[in-house]
Amino acid sequence: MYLAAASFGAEAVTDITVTKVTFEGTEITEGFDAVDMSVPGYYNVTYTATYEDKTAEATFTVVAMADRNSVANGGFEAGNLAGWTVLTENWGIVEGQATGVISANTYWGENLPYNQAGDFHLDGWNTGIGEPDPWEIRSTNFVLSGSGFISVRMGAAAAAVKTLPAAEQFANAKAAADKAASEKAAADKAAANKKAAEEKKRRIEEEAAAIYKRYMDKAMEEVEINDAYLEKRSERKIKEISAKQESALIKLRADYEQNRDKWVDEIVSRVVS
Ligand SMILES: [Ca+2]
Repeated sequence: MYLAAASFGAEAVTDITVTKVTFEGTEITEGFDAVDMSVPGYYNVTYTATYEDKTAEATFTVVAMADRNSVANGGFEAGNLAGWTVLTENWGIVEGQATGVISANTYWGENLPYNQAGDFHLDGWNTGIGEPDPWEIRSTNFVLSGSGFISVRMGAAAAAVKTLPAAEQFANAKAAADKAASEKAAADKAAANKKAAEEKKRRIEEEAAAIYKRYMDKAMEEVEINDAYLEKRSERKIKEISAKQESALIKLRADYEQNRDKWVDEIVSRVVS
């Protein structure tokens, strides 16, 4: 496993040898594999890369953490940016190391105090980034504990600390957000479908009501026509009946007139006899 990497132009250099490991400034071993990293602190690893007849040396720092509640090299006491990720392009690099961490206590001719904590701090003047340009670095992930407060000491015209969820939490939060979004989309769609169904039902009911009204109007018209017809029919019937009765009466009267004498004689003869 190579923690160190080297290249010559575009060529990757694989002949890498760890030449020195120091722990808190004390040389502890000759070989990187023998380092016991169970002791928390800063392990500076110097390695040599060899390519044909050329050699180059570089150092990197391994930060061994005792707890997950702290930021690795949070106070820059490794003397460099070990544990930190530089997020800004064109950051100054000197001998393979990102610049910016210094041990000075004061600045300018007036010797104004930095008031830094510990021996080292990150100084924006030394990052290689121009004064008006913004820059960003990101710490290692950490787990909040205790009071939950994060204390940061910094000084600048406009400096800010952003806390971001770690990859796993971020993935979980994103999954939760995606799930919520897809549930919302499904709910929205269901609501839209329900609304469309209700609208359809309403229109069907409206249409049905309109059809019913048209039918009833027509039926009523027919009833009125029938009524009028029946009325006419009844009138005619009554007239017919009246006419019949009239003619029957006339006939009766005529019969009576014609047969009166005969009927009287008949009645008289019956009574007398
Ligand atoms: Ca410090």
